[in-house]
Amino acid sequence: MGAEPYYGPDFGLLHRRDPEVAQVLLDELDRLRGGLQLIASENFASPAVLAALGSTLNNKYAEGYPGRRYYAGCEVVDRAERLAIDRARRLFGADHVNVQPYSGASANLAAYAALLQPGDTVLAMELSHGGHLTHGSKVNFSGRWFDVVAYGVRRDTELIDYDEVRELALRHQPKMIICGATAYPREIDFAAFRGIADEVGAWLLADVAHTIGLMAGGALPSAVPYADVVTFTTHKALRGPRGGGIMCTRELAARIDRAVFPFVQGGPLMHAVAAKAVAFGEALQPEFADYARQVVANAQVLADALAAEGMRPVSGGTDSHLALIDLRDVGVTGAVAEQRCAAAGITLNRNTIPYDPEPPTVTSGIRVGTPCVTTQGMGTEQMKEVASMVAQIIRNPDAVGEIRARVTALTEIHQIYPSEL
Ligand code: DSN
Repeated sequence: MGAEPYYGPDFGLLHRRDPEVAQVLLDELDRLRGGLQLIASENFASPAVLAALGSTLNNKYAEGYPGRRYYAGCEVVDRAERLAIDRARRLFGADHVNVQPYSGASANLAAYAALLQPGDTVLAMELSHGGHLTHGSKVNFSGRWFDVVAYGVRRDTELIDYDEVRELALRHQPKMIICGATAYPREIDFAAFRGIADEVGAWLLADVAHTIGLMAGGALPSAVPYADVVTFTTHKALRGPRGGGIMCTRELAARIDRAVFPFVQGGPLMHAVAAKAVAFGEALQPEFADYARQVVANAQVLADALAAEGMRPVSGGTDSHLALIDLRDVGVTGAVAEQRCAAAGITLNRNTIPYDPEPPTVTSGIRVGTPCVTTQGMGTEQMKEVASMVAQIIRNPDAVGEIRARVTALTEIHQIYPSEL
């Protein structure tokens, strides 16, 4: 509480001790408050989450797990980890949760390590169709150390082709199948993936880094009943600290824990673990379900309104927090659209669309997401205004002054990290 905006724990002290770094924090806060954040993988963590992140739990080495650490003095941080685990288990109904992964990529590395040997075959979604670097990209450990076969979306529907997934699984007999994506707007049929995995005797890994918050709020079906292992991040729609996590069946618990530590990681970041506990606690509140539903409703209206502006949503729309927009009819590349929007204070990212003729540095599309604007309290009416601004600035860069003013007007009403917390 107080008249000052929330800058983080004891900002005044930082400002006195290190004004240069303090200025970076202030400038970033200004950027966040003065613009529209439409990056689908970002969100605004609550002041309580940020307070846990800025705590003395940062200091403690705690290699191992609660009750069985390799350092003395862990009895207090053990409580933070137990709270995080218990809350996540309640939230998702999972048998076992590991809250130590530093990121979604670390969680995926640990999942590979727990289930596979180098050289094993994996079936995963093509990066340019919406997958992730850790699902088999040649520039990532996954593509370098594993034999990754890719499935994609159909050209006509732009939906995952489950017949193709099954055919590829039967032909290549993967040891693991990965479902989950970073730029696929539609619901994923986890039961279909489970059926295919069972048919070929493969592990099923659901990487729900993007959609975990929607699952927590009941706005999308959960992957937990279907997948052997579920990897996730805590900073996207879930609105927690930057970090990752893994859920798995009871049978795989020891393998997953050993893969996270000591195989892939060293000491857990106990301040981040405490902040994860705070975020899971927030997601257990009934308001979080309202938030998750609003995120999806906002994304649907945003996609429809962009479509009405002549900007085609890939697959015709969205079931989730994001829309992928094909700009070819507008004659503007994703890279140019990203720059034009940024100049007007709208932050979004260029993104390949399925079968994109442009390289990833250019792209034919943009990805827009609603977790941030929904946290700011915007609803479907505001999404129409957002779509109008995005469409206008992409078509006409000369409108930058007008759009900046409209962005400011909207963000002044829907302030993030306001003075009164
Ligand atoms: N970089 C994240 C995203 O933006 O989707 C995925 O790791």
